Amino acid sequence: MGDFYIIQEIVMSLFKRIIVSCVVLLVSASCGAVEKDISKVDPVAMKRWQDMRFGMFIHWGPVSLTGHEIGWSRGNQTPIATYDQLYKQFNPTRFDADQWVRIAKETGMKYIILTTKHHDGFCLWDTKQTEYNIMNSPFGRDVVKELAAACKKQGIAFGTYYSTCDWHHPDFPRTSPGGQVSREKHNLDRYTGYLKAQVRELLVNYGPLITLWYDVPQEFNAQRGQGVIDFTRSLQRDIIINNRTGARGDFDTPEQKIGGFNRDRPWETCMTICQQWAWRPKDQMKSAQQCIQTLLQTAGGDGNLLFNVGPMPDGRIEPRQVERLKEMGDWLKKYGHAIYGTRGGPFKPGYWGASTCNEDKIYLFVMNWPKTGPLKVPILPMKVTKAALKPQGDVKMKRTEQAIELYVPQEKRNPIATVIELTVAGKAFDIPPVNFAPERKSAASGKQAKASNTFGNSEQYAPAKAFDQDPETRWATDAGTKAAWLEVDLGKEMTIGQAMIDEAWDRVHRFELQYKVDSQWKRAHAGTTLGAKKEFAFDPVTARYFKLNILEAVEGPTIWEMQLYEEK
Ligand code: H79
Repeated sequence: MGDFYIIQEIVMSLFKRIIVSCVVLLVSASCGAVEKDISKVDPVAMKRWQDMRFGMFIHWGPVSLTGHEIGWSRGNQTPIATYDQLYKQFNPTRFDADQWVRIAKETGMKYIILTTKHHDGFCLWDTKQTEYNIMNSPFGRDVVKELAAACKKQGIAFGTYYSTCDWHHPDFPRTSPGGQVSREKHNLDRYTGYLKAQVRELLVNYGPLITLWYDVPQEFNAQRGQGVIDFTRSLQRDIIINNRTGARGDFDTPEQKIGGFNRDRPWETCMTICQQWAWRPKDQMKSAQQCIQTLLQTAGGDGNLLFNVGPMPDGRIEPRQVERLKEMGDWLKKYGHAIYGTRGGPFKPGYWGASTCNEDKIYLFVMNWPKTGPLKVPILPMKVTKAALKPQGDVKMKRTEQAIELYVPQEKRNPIATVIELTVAGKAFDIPPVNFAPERKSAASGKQAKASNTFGNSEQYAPAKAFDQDPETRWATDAGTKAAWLEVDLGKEMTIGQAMIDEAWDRVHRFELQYKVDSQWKRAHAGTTLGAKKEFAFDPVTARYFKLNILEAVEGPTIWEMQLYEEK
């Protein structure tokens, strides 16, 4: 009897030990004990960054003295020799890093990324690798150091933009204008050594950094790019690195446009509050509606937004931009819970609006209501138990066979976005993404196109690129173009009543959508600005030829996609 108990006890204690060690193993594995392979991002760091959702991009340097674009104006608007001497006059005496950080925080931004070196090669920190840096300007203060310290003090994450290409460095194979000119003598390996030495300075002296934001790899291939990524991560294991070293990196970076819905790969849209990355006097600024809706559409697609300001040559962020940012901040003070720490979906973003989710909540951001009747939300494979407007109260909800109908009276709607909170009987993120409106096929998709003008007569920017359903390609016009048209032949007569035009850079100020009857162009719709994914409806017209007639643009207009929808 006694022996039996002793044996049983030994067996039991062994068993317990095995169980305990299994649990310990499991827990340490699932806590994501730091990934060993440095080519891979730390998942905990990635999640932390995604939860932040909203950051500030800052493009700054001596170029702000000219009001032209950083990097690109070297050898274009400004002769190279003049550009390279600008730093000798750069003295931004009103620069106050604490003030920049306060503005970012007031805007609801959770991280700041500064251009430490753009394509023009000028360095905003006390680098030992080149004399071409801020310490040799009349200002003589280390901007990166001051901003990193202010971020740390005020509790906001800090990261660095560092241009992969460098049109100033003698070893880089290309130079200005626009990196289109080859250097006879160059040494890419030696340049890569320079890049790494500088990245080491940034990480060691100003880290830890939230991200390293590389840009325009040009001559860097995937192998060289991966070398840069691995080097960066060997210095700081939990850093997040974008996709512009030549290798794939940790996240995608749609530029000047909102990325498509994607829960499988992290992404961050970078976009300017005005037209330029660098400061330009009286630059055209986005409306509060555009700014806030951009953030909502981005979060709704499961991405981050890196929203750019270009401080002035005296060091201040322009007051009207600060005002605009404050409007975003005020909105986020009310509705931040529907943005931070959420995931995009399950309703995919579109003309109607966007949605995010967290635990048992879905947040609908309704931007365009149906012309008549309630909002009809597609049925979900999970029960919706409640719909509410915060703080006004419950929303009338009616279930039909096809949809959940939501009734919000006109006076309770918000022109920027009406936020409706749905409660579901489960984890909202488990609901597979659904299209809100049925996906509409453009009648103009793949059709013959022509235009008044094509950038450099280049096939890359041909008129057909606006009708190829590829959001990564665009029709572009020559620099300096102030009016242009883009025509499509539908092949046969069709009745069209709605259109979507996705413009880059917000350059169009007045346009008409026209259609041809009896060799006469008539107007179907007239508008002022276009911008990202503009959708509009008009009295349906029947024609074979349609034309976007751009009557006024501040610079050469460029169109990612133009879609025409048939009336059914
Ligand atoms: O730093 C910003 C841009 O300078 C840089 N990436 C962001 C974050 C960038 N590098 N390449 N590109 C953007 C794509 C090229 C855009 C161009 Fe242009 C369109 C070059 C010339 C016409 C932008 C707009 C620069 C001048 C006008």
